[in-house]
Amino acid sequence: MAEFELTCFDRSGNSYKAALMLELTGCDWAPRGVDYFNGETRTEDYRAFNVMGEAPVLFHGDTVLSQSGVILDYLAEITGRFGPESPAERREIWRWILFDNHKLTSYTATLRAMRSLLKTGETPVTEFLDKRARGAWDVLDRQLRTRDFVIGDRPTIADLSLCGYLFYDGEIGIEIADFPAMAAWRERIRALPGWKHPYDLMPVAPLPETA
Ligand SMILES: N[C@@H](CCC(=O)N[C@@H](CS)C(=O)NCC(=O)O)C(=O)O
Repeated sequence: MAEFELTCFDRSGNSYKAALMLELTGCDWAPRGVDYFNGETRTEDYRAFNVMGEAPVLFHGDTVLSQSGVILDYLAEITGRFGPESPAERREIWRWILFDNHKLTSYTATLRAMRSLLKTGETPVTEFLDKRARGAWDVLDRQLRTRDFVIGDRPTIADLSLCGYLFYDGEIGIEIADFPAMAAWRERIRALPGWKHPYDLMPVAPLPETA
C-alpha cells in the first residue's frame, strides 16, 4: 500500500493540484479513483470520510484531509518542498491560495464545466462566468509580469493551486495566449522535473453516457 492515497479523477483540476504536488515531490502515492460523474461523492460512504462531498481527499496514516489548499499546506510541511520560508511568505502563499479558491479556480472550473461537460451553450451565466474568470486571470497575469512565480523567484504551493485548471487547453473557452505572463509562467511549471498533465496523472472518471 502506498504511503499516501488521494481520491482524484482526470477532469478534476482541484484534485490535480494535490496530485501534482505528490508527483513533483516524489511521494509514494496512489490514486483512489472516484466515479464522480455517476454520483459517488454524494454517497453516504463517501461523505463518511468527507462530509463536504468533494474530491480531492488525502489519506496519510490516520490523517484524512480535504480542501486542496490544506492538502498542499500539509504536504509542503511533510516534504519540506514548495512551502514558505518565513511567516511573511506563508501569508503571501495563503493570500494567493484563497484568491485561487474563491475567484480563479471557482469561476474557471464552473465555466469549463458548463462549456465542455454540461454543454449548455452560451447563456447569461456563461457570459457572467467568462467575464469573472477573465478578471481573475488578469489579476494573476499582472502579478506574474514582474516575477517568475506567484510569490517570487521559486515555485510554491500557491503556483500549484493556481495552475490547477490551466492545463485543460481548449476546454475553458479562454485562451491563455491572451495572458502572456501567465502563459510563460505555465511553461515554467510544465518544465518542473516530474511534471505531468492531469490526464496522465489521475484515473479516468467515466461520463454518464459512456459509463
Ligand atoms: N475548494 C475545494 C474544491 C473541491 C471541489 O469542488 N471539487 C470538485 C471536483 S473538481 C467536487 O468534488 N465537487 C463536488 C461538489 O461540489 O458537490 C478544493 O480546493 O479542494
